[in-house]
Amino acid sequence: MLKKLYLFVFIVISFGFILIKTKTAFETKRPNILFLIADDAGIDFSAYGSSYTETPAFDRIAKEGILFNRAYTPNAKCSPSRSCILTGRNSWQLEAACNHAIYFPPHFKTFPEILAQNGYEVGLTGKGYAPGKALTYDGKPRKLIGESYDHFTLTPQTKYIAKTDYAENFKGFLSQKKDKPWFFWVGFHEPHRAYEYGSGARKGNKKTTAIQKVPNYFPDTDSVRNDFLDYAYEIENADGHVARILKTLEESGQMDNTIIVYTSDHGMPFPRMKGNQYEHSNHIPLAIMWKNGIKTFNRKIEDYVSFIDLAPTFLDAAGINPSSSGMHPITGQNLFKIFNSSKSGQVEESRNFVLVGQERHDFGRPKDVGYPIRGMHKNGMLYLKNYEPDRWPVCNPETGYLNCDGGVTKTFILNQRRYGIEKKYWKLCFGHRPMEELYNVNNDPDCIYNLINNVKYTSLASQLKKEMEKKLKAQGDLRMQGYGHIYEEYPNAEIIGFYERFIKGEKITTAWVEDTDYETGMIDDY
Ligand SMILES: [Ca+2]
Repeated sequence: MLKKLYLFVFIVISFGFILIKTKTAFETKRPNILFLIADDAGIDFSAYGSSYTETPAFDRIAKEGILFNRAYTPNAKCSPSRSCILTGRNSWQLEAACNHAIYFPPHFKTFPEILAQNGYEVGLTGKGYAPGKALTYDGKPRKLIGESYDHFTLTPQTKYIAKTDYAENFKGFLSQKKDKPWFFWVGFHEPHRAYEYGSGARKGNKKTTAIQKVPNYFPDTDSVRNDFLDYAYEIENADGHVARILKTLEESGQMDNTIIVYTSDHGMPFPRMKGNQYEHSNHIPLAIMWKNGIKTFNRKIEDYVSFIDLAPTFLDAAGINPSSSGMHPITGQNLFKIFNSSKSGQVEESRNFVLVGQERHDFGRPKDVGYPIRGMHKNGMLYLKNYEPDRWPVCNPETGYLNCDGGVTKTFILNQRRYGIEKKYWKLCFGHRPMEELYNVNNDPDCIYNLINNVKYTSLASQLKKEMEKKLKAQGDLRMQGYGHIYEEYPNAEIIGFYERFIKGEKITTAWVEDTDYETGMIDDY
């Protein structure tokens, strides 16, 4: 009898021990997530074949993980792009967060907030959600991505590279955290403008001849090429931090159980790129490495993936059911089929499209209106619809085309028109656009040859338009229901009524463009 009792007690204790062990094992299995995001970097990384940018850390992540050849942001501007990452929803599903410098609606929860509520340690260094502002219901500052770790600084290589020592701040975060799994966001301020002119050549030892070709919508000049090199030098600076971050992670013994995502919020801060919805605007670099989760590595994937696919991927990896997480329904789909596959190329047949679009980015039009666009990439084609083609696409000339950051290339193109030298580049970058555009992105990634009036493409264009509108309607896009004006009415969180105030003579500075960007003469847009 006593023996049986001992046996019973032994079994109970053992079973309890197994339960505890299992729980601990589950805890250690939940992966950490390291999210590395450049600010305004196109796909100019050596893993993608860039001839003038060396990015060994990005390339390592791609080689020991997956390189995505068709990754897109739904909206090519800082705040709306980051809103899509944080919520897993497209920007037309995010009310005010569709726009650039607005107040992030308090009722949209972000995936880092949900991770924190579910036992993750969450933090960031550098740029998080910006320049939009986030407040709680009662008007207090809201941390969409946890606590900031910006204590450590350094002396940067140029006067425009941030002083933030991203890599050291990550080390600081890692040394403080307890036994919990963690999420850490490294938001580089690079390669956002401004640049130190000539730094790419002078400090990065780069040659203008290394650039195989500048896009067809830019004049091919020495100053434009130098602008590219200065941008590339800033990307390399960020990549140097990533190399240090990977070393810290490796030394901590946590490399294998960490999902590492390295990307950028949208394309280059040059005319016709950032702030538009062309191929070079939305196509972003994306490499993902996860030793414990991606068994077949060094793969190149052709599936179309979107930023909205990241939030569900992270939540699922953390064992959190997105639909009961407290977030608004997520539109994106997790990337696990791609992670678990051993295939390169196309893995999921259904991933053959992405949707893109915008409403208001930077201000600079009468009545603070935007330039609404919707578009769809599918099977190598890009269909775009511009809903207000009478408006200036990059904002009004007399207020400096404010939706295009100032810089050497912009100044050069504006001067070419002003001095009667050449108008075609100005027309492509700043001039009015037709209501519909269609491009063969495989043959024409610069999106120069609009095929919309080519009879061979009439049926394809109408199919794409129909399919795009059907998908947008299903996603609750207000513009598809005749309420597009609502997106224009969300107040700006920076300056309201800039255009009218400037025209009346008020002195308001806009730090992101040059004083010479403001046009003073009449513009003949024909
Ligand atoms: Ca940006």
